[in-house]
Amino acid sequence: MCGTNGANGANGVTGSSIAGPVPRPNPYANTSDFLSNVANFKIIESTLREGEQFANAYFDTETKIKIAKALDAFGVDYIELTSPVASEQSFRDCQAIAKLGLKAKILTHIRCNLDDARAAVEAGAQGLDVVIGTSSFLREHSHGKDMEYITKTAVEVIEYIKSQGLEVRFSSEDSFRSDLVDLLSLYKKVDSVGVNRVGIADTVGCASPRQVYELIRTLRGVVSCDIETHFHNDTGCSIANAYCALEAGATHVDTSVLGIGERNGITPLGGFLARMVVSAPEYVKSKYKLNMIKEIEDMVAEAVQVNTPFNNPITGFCAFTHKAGIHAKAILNNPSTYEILNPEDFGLTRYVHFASRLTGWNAVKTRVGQLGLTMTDDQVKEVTAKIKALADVRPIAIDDADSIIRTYHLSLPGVSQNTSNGTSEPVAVNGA
Ligand code: HCA
Ligand code: CU
Repeated sequence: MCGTNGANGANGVTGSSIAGPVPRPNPYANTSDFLSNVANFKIIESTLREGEQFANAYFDTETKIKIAKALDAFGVDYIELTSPVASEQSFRDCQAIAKLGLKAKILTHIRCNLDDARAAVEAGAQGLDVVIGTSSFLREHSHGKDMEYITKTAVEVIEYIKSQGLEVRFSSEDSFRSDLVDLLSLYKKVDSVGVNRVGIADTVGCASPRQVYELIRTLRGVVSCDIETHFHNDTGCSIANAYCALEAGATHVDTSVLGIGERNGITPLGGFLARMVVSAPEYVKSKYKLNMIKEIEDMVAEAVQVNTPFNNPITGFCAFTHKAGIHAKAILNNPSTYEILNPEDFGLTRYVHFASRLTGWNAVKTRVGQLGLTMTDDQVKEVTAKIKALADVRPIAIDDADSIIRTYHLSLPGVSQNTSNGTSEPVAVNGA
């Protein structure tokens, strides 16, 4: 039985043979910190498996290699690939990526049977993620197997994979709609034959964070191996669920770039790290190259022909844009006032909007400075009123606001035609 921190989570205080009082854990103590892996988790990046199930996805070999290399450079622990039995090209792609010699471990995803496992071993993967449906829906309407058959096959497949010297994870599809006793008995059994990880999958995206916490915490007390988690985003909980799973003692989280996957996908890599960098800044910043997130998202967005959503954490076009006068003023004084994430951690800059009816004079003052102009505060307030007056009539662009500022400046006594020469880049404010 394996596990980087699985054993930690399963047991409390160890006894001692030396005489004297044995310290006992306080039964009322909050155990969440003891179980929590919020500052010690691993990412299983599944853009090249779950992501390939996204409606628009078609990855040729070159694109797969490019994505795998970028994810590896970014620092993910594992890269999961489509099953080599899915198609001949999938088999060859798995071989090619396994041969790259990346730091990340190469996993492939297989159904729970020996034929799939043999093909995956032949394709050169370093670990196999085995999955089978355990909910009554999937047992009755998908593969038609009972729990006894599932348990027997699981043990057989796990033992075969281990005999080949590979890492193995066993997961149940649709875990949250599976019978709890069935699920725990199955996982206890696979743990006892030495599986490296068990996986909990919210295949239909039905689970709430509290349900996740409770299931993972219960499972943490039943198995001593690592616990991987996989959350679909149908009801918008995929990041929160991943976070709660870690709080409850899960060790691994599945992600995909931009969350692409079956239907509306799974926990997105970038959004998940936005959450985690707030909760565990040292761990996240030392382990992952956060300034690569935009480049990786752009690469995948282009490959699957989508745009990054406007409200995407970190990279949505307005993720670091501040608009209302009250916000702009505070941000210009100290960005922490209205930012929990620092754009510089991701190699990005913030932007203070200065061309709307909500604009305040502090933002305009900064813009005046960027344009290389000089005005008194009263003059800035007057030109701000002009910008707001136009913005009350129609939406205005940065150029509109700039020309109002320049025209106003030219009208000031003693200003000649040639005094303005500053940048015309939008207001970007750096530093804390
Ligand atoms: C799917 C399978 C899966 C597997 C998750 C896992 C799911 O439905 O395509 O291996 O843990 O969501 O159940 O992606
Ligand atoms: Cu899935």
